[in-house]
Amino acid sequence: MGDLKALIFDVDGTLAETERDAHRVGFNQAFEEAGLDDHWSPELYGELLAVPGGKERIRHYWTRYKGEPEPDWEWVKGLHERKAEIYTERIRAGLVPPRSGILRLLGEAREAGVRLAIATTTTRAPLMELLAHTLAPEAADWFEVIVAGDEVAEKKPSPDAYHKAVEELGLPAEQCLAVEDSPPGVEAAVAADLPVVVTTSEYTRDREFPGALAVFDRLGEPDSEAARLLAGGAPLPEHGAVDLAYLRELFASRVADREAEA
Ligand code: XBP
Ligand code: MG
Repeated sequence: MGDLKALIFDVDGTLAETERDAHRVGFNQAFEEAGLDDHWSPELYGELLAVPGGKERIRHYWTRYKGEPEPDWEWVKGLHERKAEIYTERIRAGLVPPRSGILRLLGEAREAGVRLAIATTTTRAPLMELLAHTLAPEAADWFEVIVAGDEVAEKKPSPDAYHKAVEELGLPAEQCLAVEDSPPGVEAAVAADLPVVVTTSEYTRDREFPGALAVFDRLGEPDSEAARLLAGGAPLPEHGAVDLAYLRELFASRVADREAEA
């Protein structure tokens, strides 16, 4: 089955705490500007995250929470566009830092020639802003493949985004490793037969992740910001961070298990 050839990253909750620092705030401001008195508290937003996709989330809230008829899709798109603008303003204002260990792990992968991709449910234009302002001005070039929300038929938990990412990488799924933060994301990766590890985020830290190789609370930084292993995996390195060498070991043990099963 071979070596680890590529890492495929989720975006929201994985690269940064975008749901907490930008998306939820953006939805609420967009509602207010539209003269609506709807407000998504952190608690309600946590529930609504069960529906990936911002436009789909608004529709779900309207019909299931408010019990109103299906909202006009153009109207939903308008609200969602305004949310994306507010999100982008926050990103550009530097209000959304990368999560602990993300820049380090991306650097290790690039140095080792492990290819990088993104498979996300979020929208491409704001995502490009996130890459440039939260990671680095040239960060979009680090990723050979970027698959964003509306570019596949079905959003996560459908495996479509991951299928497209591995196809564009030209690799079999079993040579890639996905990095996720949420149950629908893990479900999508598992359905695409991708090995997956989890860094839990603000909204997912108490969740379960069936099928994940390992669950951490963050990737962490060696000798300064330790990660915690929450489920699965193998003991973390002594320096306390999830690094590429550790991920390669996890990946190799999954390959060995699969070969033993075959
Ligand atoms: C998480 C999502 C997205 C965001 C909002 O995506 O479900 O819908 O909450 O982004 P990821 P949009 O797969 O990166 O975790 O409003 O652009 O959909
Ligand atoms: Mg996510």
